[in-house]
Amino acid sequence: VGKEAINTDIVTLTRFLTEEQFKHKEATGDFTLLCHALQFAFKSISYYIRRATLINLTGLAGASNATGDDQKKLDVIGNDLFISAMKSSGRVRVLVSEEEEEAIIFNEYPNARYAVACDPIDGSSNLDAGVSVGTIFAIYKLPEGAQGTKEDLLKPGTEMVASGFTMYGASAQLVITMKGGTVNGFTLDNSFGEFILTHPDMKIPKKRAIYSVNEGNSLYWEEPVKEYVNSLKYPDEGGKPYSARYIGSMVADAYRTLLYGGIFAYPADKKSPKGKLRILYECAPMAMVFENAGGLAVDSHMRRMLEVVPQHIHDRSGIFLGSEGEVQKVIDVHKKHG
Ligand code: AHM
Ligand code: MG
Repeated sequence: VGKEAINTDIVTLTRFLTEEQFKHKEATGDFTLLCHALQFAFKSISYYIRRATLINLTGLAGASNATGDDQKKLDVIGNDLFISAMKSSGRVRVLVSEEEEEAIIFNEYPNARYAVACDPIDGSSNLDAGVSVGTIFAIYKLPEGAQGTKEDLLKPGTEMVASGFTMYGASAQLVITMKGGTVNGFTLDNSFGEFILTHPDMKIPKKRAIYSVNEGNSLYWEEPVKEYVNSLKYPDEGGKPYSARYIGSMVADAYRTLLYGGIFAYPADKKSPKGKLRILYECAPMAMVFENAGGLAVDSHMRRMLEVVPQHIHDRSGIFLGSEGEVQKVIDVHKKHG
């Protein structure tokens, strides 16, 4: 093996964050420390997911969470790992988790300047089958004089300073983006115990004939959604129909869409008029990743997803995200229907 085959100048997440910090003269290092704590949460959640079947972590915990879903044992563990990582960073004042009805306020750190929203293990209905799941996160900076309450998170996604997700698949993939910045992807090298920059400056392909939606809900869809999906399946004379891909784990479906292009949708429908996915820790952070990668994300009213303001921390929304041209088609069909 020639020397040139081995990279001895590896960009780890730690190095990446340090270099980012140097770019911002005013940076205090608080954000970097918060990201280090996040990184540990991802590593530890990844570790337990991979060992789940061996150490009796499959199945239900016997409770349901804030939004009424049955909690899996791993949902509980993932949530606890995430909370304790955020708390011990000393940089987080307010934390909203899908698994917690109320926002958690870390009063032991009254001067912490960040608020975080997370879904510790998204797609957990897939866990026992060993299908990819993920952690989604959104980070907000508290304004000067903020009281440190859940209201600090009831803001449009445009206020986020960073967001992203980790997918626990064949390997753990971390995707992170900062406000107005690029999207960068890291792969967890288990032997190093480090996230390595493997996908710098990710850009979503302009188009790809793949759609990702739970078609079992089509009975309940509104007309524009039916028309749009039908147009993919029954193209005009000579056109090729799209491929369908649906894992049922938002992080995995979104990650594939980010890499390959196409569209992921979970529209609001007659059964769930407000949609299924949660604004704060599912829709908004994903929307920021997609926009910063050159894609688009809108809700079921065709509003820019990042401008939607939740009224409550667990509010839901319909969502369409993906390649610009594909989301634009959705917007056009909706416009036509008025
Ligand atoms: P969860 O947060 O309870 O895991 O639910 C969110 C998941 C998403 O990952 C996924 O996109 C969606 O629910 C799948 O829902 P459905 O099974 O209705 O298709
Ligand atoms: Mg979830």
